[in-house]
Amino acid sequence: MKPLKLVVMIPAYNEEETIEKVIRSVPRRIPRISSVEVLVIDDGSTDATAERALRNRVTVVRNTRNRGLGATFQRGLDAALAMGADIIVNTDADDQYDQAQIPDLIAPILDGRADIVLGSRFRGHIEHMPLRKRLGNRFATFAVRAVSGVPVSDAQTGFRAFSREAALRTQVQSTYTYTQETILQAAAHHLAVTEIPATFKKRAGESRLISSLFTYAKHAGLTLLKGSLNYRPLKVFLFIGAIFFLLGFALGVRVLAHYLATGLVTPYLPSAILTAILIIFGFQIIVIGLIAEMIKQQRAVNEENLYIAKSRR
Ligand SMILES: Nc1nc2c(ncn2[C@@H]2O[C@H](COP(=O)(O)OP(=O)(O)OP(=O)(O)O)[C@@H](O)[C@H]2O)c(=O)[nH]1
Ligand SMILES: [Mg+2]
Repeated sequence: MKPLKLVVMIPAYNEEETIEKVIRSVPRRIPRISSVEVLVIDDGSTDATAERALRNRVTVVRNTRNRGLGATFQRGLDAALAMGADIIVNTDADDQYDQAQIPDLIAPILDGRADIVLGSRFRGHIEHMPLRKRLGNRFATFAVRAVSGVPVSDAQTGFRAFSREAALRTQVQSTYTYTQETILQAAAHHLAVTEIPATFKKRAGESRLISSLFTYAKHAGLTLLKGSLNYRPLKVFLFIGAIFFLLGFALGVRVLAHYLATGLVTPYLPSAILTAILIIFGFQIIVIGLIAEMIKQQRAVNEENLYIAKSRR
């Protein structure tokens, strides 16, 4: 059997208090895995995160300035692939996940049952999560499910595993976060996504990512909107266009009936004008959908090229 390499990547931004504990708790011997390496991606921390990480047996990649978790995650995936990873696990630097669960997390990939495994906190055990975050996570997960069709129970978890194939197919564009976008891309590429229950511990210190729930919702909403437009443009535009079209049609029936009966449009002139505007508008939106669909095809070709280029590296 081919020896398999696992890279556990840890994006970190000002996590000097916990980074070493996380690194040390990563199991270094895992059945069916021949080598385990730890990769810390330091996102321009202004504290001693990188220095402390380097006191351990790890590879450290550093951003010269803070670039955001989405950008840092993508850099981590690329670095892990370059290290020859067959499986990549992402875990947070704030010691909220239990690294002892890594063998369970990668099992579905080793068994050939999944390309991506999410450690679901809502199926597992949550030691502490404030109510507004709990609701926010529930709502964002519902939205990701609706847009992607993937039946996830925790779309925002940072405890996840990727097969090499899934990592090669993933290209995160949002700089802010990777959590929702990776699931949308997995759905678009027909990757198999599964979940295992995960334990979520209480965070020591403040969240580095979520300054306000509003900012987070704004980013997540934008990601979902872009995802819908990127991967299912015709469906979205057809839906919007059809609304205008049908409104125009409904309004036009009366005008047409009157015209057929009397040969006159004049009593219904405002309705006639509005009908024309609505139908033209709806039609234009549908045409925009067709153009967007062609751009989507182009995107698919680009993604395939990127995949081939990355596979060859
Ligand atoms: N690279 C990078 N990582 C970040 C940034 N902000 C947060 N992180 C890391 O991303 C992980 C998740 O961030 P957290 O602040 O714990 O966010 P969270 O877990 O969603 O929220 P909490 O429940 O409050 O902890 C941690 O490992 C952080 O160090 C950032 O700007 N850049
Ligand atoms: Mg956290």
